[in-house]
Amino acid sequence: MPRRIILDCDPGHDDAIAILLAHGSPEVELVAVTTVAGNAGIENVTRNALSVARIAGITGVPFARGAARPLVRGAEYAPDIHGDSGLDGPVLPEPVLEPDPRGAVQLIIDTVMASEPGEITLVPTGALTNIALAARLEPRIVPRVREVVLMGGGVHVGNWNATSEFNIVIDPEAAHIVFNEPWPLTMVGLDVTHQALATPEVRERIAAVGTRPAAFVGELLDFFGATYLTSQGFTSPPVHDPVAVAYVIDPAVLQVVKAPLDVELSGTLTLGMTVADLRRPAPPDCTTQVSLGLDARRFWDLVVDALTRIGDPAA
Ligand code: PIR
Ligand code: CA
Repeated sequence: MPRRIILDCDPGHDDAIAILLAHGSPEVELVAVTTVAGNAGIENVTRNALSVARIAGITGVPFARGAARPLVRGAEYAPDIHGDSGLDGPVLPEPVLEPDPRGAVQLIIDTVMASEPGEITLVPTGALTNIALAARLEPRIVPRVREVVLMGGGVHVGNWNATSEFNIVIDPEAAHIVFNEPWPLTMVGLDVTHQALATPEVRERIAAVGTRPAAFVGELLDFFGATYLTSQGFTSPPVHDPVAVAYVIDPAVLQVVKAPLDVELSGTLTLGMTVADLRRPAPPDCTTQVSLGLDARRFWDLVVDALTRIGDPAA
């Protein structure tokens, strides 16, 4: 039985690759894609998600537009990394799917409530606004969700300020809600995603797939690589979001440890920091775990295999 996932994202170059990885992997079934403001505004990231659906040949999966801004704070975008559109670089095809009229939060609730307990895994790869709203609006989803596997945070590193990662720091109140609900939660943070580097060898393997979706990934990485070099000094860009999907496909890609996790809401230097209590042993009732190591070879194999399976969908 494939693991049924809802991907809640803000495409975003790495979010786009996460969509492709999920779609091309038989171990997971994409049951919905929901969007949230983050890398760019909600209209842009929703349109981007729908364009990626067309490139990937995704049909029959609902896509829905979510929160337009964080719960408490003003919107913050990442144009230095993702461009003004959120997905600058490749020419994007006109979407063919229409967004689901229910919107992201209701679609998440409906999907979880209509499924068996323990069936749906939530994979957020943007700010946690939609997930927090869904948990507040329909708390019965919390014990029903199998687990939350999110890209965000970092134990030893930040990217938006010295201590904090973008997805968490732009909506720390939402992250606080999600981290403190009693569902099993795995944090896939910068500690591991900064090891998921699209090196020249990786790019070579992707190019060798030889399909239109693989060429699209190449174009995404051209842009993402250039901005990551100028704005953050990475010679190869870290491809964050697919790592969360990869963990659902094959948990052996990550080394994880149980640890209580929380999100700083009142720090003067540390707003949005994810704090992991790594003292041993972890409390027996601990429901959260944190990733500390990545098998990069295994991860990229999954991405290349997914692209190979996707092939060249009919335009
Ligand atoms: C990546 C992101 C935002 C800002 C920077 N500098 C880099 C996006 C990615 O889409 C990923 O989900 C997460 N936020 C990494 O911080
Ligand atoms: Ca993202």
